[in-house]
Amino acid sequence: MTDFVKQTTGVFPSVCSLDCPDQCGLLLHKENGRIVKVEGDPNHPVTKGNICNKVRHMTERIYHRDRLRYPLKRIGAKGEGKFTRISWEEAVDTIASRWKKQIKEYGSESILPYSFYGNMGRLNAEGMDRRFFHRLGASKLDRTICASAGSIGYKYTMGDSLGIDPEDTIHSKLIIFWGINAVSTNMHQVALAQQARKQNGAKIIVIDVHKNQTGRFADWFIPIKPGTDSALALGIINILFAEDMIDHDFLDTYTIGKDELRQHVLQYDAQSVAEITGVPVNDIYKLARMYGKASPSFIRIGNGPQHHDNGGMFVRTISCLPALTGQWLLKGGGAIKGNSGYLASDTDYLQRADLLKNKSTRIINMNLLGEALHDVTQPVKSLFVYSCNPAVVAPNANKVREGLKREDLFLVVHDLFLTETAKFADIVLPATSSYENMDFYTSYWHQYIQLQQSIIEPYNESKSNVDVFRLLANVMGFKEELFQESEAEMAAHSFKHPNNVYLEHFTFEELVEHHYLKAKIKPLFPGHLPTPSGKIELYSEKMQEDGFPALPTYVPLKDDSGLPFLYVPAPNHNYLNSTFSNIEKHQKMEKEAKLYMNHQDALYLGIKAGEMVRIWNKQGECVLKAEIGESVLPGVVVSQGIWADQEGKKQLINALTPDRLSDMGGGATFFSGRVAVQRWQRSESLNKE
Ligand SMILES: Nc1nc2c(c(=O)[nH]1)N[C@H]1C(S)=C(S)[C@@H](COP(=O)(O)OP(=O)(O)OC[C@H]3O[C@@H](n4cnc5c(=O)[nH]c(N)nc54)[C@H](O)[C@@H]3O)O[C@H]1N2
Ligand SMILES: Nc1nc2c(c(=O)[nH]1)N[C@H]1C(S)=C(S)[C@@H](COP(=O)(O)OP(=O)(O)OC[C@H]3O[C@@H](n4cnc5c(=O)[nH]c(N)nc54)[C@H](O)[C@@H]3O)O[C@H]1N2
Ligand code: SF4
Ligand SMILES: [Mo]
Repeated sequence: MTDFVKQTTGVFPSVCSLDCPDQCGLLLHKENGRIVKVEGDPNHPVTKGNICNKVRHMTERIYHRDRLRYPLKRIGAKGEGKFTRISWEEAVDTIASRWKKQIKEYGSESILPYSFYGNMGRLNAEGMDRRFFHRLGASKLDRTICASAGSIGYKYTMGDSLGIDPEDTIHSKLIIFWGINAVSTNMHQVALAQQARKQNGAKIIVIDVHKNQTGRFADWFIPIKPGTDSALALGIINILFAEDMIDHDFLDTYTIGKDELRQHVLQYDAQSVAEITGVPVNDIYKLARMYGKASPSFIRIGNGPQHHDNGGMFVRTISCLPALTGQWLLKGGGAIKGNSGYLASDTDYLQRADLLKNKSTRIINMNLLGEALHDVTQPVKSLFVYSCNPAVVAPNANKVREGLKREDLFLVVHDLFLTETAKFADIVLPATSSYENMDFYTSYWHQYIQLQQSIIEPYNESKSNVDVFRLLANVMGFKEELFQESEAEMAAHSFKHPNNVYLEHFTFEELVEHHYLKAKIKPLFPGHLPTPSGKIELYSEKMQEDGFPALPTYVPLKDDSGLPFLYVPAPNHNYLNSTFSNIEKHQKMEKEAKLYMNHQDALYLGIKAGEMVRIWNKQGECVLKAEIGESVLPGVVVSQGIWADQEGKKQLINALTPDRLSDMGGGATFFSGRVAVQRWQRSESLNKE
């Protein structure tokens, strides 16, 4: 492997490490050992040289004056943000001695790792860290904050995270972006849709609770009440059967449960569906007929509706649609919820779950962090946070912060910045950026596996996740050789799963040579799915065994507060979750946190455009700027962006989000919360709790 770090000037291949489906190919321009420009790699077959604004400005972030340079220990109160520099030796010795003592007193399960995909690299996101915490015997973390509800829902219907090849969607004639703000969150799917529109006259439909930039891009935007999408899909299925817009051969050959489904959907007549969803009867018919007649048609299933109480059932239901008209047999026909199944790597090898001796070790759902930190019966005494910023991104964030403040909690945070979470830490460790490490990346949308070699030296004293856990294994006295493995060895051994037929032909040497490889995808049909029946399960006995209705069903959202507005706090364009929210360049592009509301509601509440409004519920409050119009339905308020703490602002939106769990997979319910809204009186102090 050529050593790119040694070449101080030149252009080097790279991959975007952020938690974004597009996983763009990048070119890094380096001068005198420093990255001076980040651009898209024009040779990448899917992303083709186009990248988002966020990453085009990445040098602002990786060379930002606030970037952590060396380990720190806390000298002020928890949360105050006062730290002093220490050496790595002191940092890891402090951690090891605290943990050894704690394990003796409270057992190893009193330690909890807390991470997500701040860096999507397999080795850094779920490699050496997992080995370490398994060997340590720490509590396990159920990583449910993003897509777990929908993944389970999709699996009930389709068996695994297997959709179509997005590159084929240029052949689609009808494209539905269903609960996805793709212009911001999957820009290359938008580019492919645009190509289909130009080439085939494809029609683009967006179904969303908010007419944002993606809705404005659509040929037809369908506003819907939050959490009611399953009802709309079932209404469509009812019409497809009633008007015989059905591919009977496909259903007979590749699905089970057609007759049960046909009977079941009779209750979802257009009138009832219109009342539930807010979509007018005529539009329900129009949509059903467009979908029934267009071929090939493609549905991009988004993350939004998954973040509801009924999120699993949403995906379960929508993913039945393409079967009804036999779309899966056509190039460009079908759906994508996620495609990670094609690029499965050898997690047994990478993570070594066998190192965990106690097989009944407790598992803590990451969405319930606030609760876990308040548990007095089996307390979490130490938390190790990396690649994640729970003080901002986790639901019921005030409860999380109260927990992080606990004097008896030993908190270690490993990050590139002194995040809101890190401010509560006892020890802070500086992390490298992905350009400073070797790793491999597997997209959950396109079908390429990509290699990242180190391009620049680690920034000051920062270390990668892999290095940190190697170091901790050493100070904890873990002698196993697997803690000494190099990144190249780990990657070569684990970049493909032994049973992954889609990557079986490739060698690691080829990945090193080409930097990206495309999985050898065969169409799903004709074929056998990894469901119990081997077919698409319109009727699922497995679901019934698991306590769900066997057929796709609309289940209303919970309302445990009686407050007037459903609140949907989605991500925004120029941040990636909370990443970039602390960078001035990106803050300028986003301007300020807004609350989108319908003009009828604003009129009723006496709120004018541009005024500050207070939104609150029993968990907390925020003060945002009112944006009034038709972009949301009455009774719904929407904000965009997961905002950083800023002096004089009250914009911790996750203070307001519920920490109850969705129907499946222990998923988050960020978008099912309720709030009250009123004009904010300028005399009210912004800093009061
Ligand atoms: N620019 C940018 N890109 C990102 C991210 C980011 O923060 N910023 N985050 C990344 C991550 S981690 C993820 S998971 C993805 C998420 O990206 P998406 O899949 O786009 O998911 P969200 O943005 O959460 O929500 C998508 C849309 O769902 C809508 N929505 C909410 N509730 C409902 C509902 O009940 N029905 C319908 N039909 N629509 C609803 C919201 O208004 C929003 O427009 O994006 C990734 N890419
Ligand atoms: N209200 C609301 N809340 C949400 C969502 C929403 O739509 N609305 N979306 C949810 C979703 S889908 C997700 S995925 C989560 C995401 O939540 P997080 O996973 O917390 O994502 P980020 O906020 O981007 O924080 C990632 C952190 O990892 C750090 N990091 C990056 N690379 C590395 C590395 O190599 N090593 C280490 N140690 N650190 C690194 C970054 O500096 C950053 O601080 O947020 C969830 N929260
Ligand atoms: S954040 Fe997404 S769109 Fe932007 S460069 Fe990374 S992968 Fe591409
Ligand atoms: Mo996510």
